[in-house]
Amino acid sequence: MEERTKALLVGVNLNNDPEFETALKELESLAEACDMEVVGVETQNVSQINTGVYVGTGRVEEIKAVVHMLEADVVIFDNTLSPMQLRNLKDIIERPVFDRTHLILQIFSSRARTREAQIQVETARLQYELPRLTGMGEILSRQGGGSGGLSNKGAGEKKLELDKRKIRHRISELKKELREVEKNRETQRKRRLVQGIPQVALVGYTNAGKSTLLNAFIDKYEENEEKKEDRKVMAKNMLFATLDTTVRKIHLPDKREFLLSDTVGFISKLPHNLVEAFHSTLEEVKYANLLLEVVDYSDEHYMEHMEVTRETLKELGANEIPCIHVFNKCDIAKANGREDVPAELPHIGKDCIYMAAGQNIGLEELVQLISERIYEDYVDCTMLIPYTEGALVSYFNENATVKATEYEAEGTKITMSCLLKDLKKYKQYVVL
Ligand SMILES: Nc1nc2c(ncn2[C@@H]2O[C@H](COP(=O)(O)OP(=O)(O)OP(=O)(O)O)[C@@H](O)[C@H]2O)c(=O)[nH]1
Ligand SMILES: [Mg+2]
Repeated sequence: MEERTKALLVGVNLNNDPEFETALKELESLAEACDMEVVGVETQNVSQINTGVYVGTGRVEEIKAVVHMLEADVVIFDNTLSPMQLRNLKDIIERPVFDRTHLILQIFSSRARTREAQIQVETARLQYELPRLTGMGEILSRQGGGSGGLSNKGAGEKKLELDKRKIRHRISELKKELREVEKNRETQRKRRLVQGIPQVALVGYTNAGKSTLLNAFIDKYEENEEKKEDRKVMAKNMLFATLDTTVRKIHLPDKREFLLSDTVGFISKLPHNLVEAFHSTLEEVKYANLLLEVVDYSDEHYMEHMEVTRETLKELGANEIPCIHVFNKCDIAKANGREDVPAELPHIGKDCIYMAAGQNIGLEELVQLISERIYEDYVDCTMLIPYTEGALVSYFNENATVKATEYEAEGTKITMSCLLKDLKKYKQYVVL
């Protein structure tokens, strides 16, 4: 087996942050997801960040000694380091120094499979690297002022500028390519919309059980035994197992169907570049009729995870979409003796369900909840819309399932399944 990179983690606790320990544990999982072996964890409490080396200068020397003792290959800080801090730390410790953002980007890079995910990750990575780019220019400019420094400085800075320009050019190329891919996705989405199938999106913190839930649905409702395994997605006990969006049609026994999408999970302090870059993958979420927020209820920090999810959804502009909270992994929470787990599983509450997707507990009940939400609003009707109201016909073509269109003397007659609220709003056009 190939030897794994040995990592020393460093956590700096600024002003007794109550989330400190949790964040550090998560950093450990991130390092493991990056295929690294964590050989040690160093922590320090500080009340002020050192602009030069983040921790105090004396502390950096100590870290250097620990690195040598544990034979660590890399050092990873939990916090976001400035370009200057990164460079200074690297110079003193004499090992590659990374921060949390770098680690997340690394995981995303190695997992991106589709072209879309690859473009998004590369864009985020370049955006992260751009200000951290240190060419000869900076080294020389630090020496600037001395004799002859001036002309060298000019050459070095030129090279750095050139590199930066190249990166900016690459970013704009990637963005262009992404727009093409997005167009494709948009077409697919429009097609689905025209088909009028309700769209449900799985969202939530990474490792909550979103993919497991999608697979459980496929297991239960996919009739074609041969296709079953192909239609499943990867579900694994690791952070960011899923990076791409997968959409599956779920056929219910009553012949109704809906689309279920599984996508990348969220994490606290998800680098802003990534959220921005992943907008296209997360588009499915924005256009969903209903969100299923999967929560790992066995994790004692589930409330913080929900807060992160709430914030990320807001950032995406998806915070107004109706949502069912799926409190998952209740089997583990129960086994751990947690008192806030309902005695009987599954348990249905207001807009929520306590279940265990991994144990097949609560699937039917969840489907029931989903059905109540997504099908309640649609009604079959026929309207005769005057030709002067052409925009309304287009509206229904986009937002309803139009089954037949006829052009009569008085206007366009459409037979469709539309939203109840639209039926009420345009009731003057309804024909029997
Ligand atoms: N015991 C138990 N384990 C579960 C349950 N649901 C999911 N798991 C396990 O939790 C781990 C993570 O599940 P995933 O479905 O990959 O989680 P995810 O939300 O898709 O995670 P990312 O794709 O990484 O964001 C897997 O090892 C699952 O087997 C459950 O109800 N009970
Ligand atoms: Mg997943």
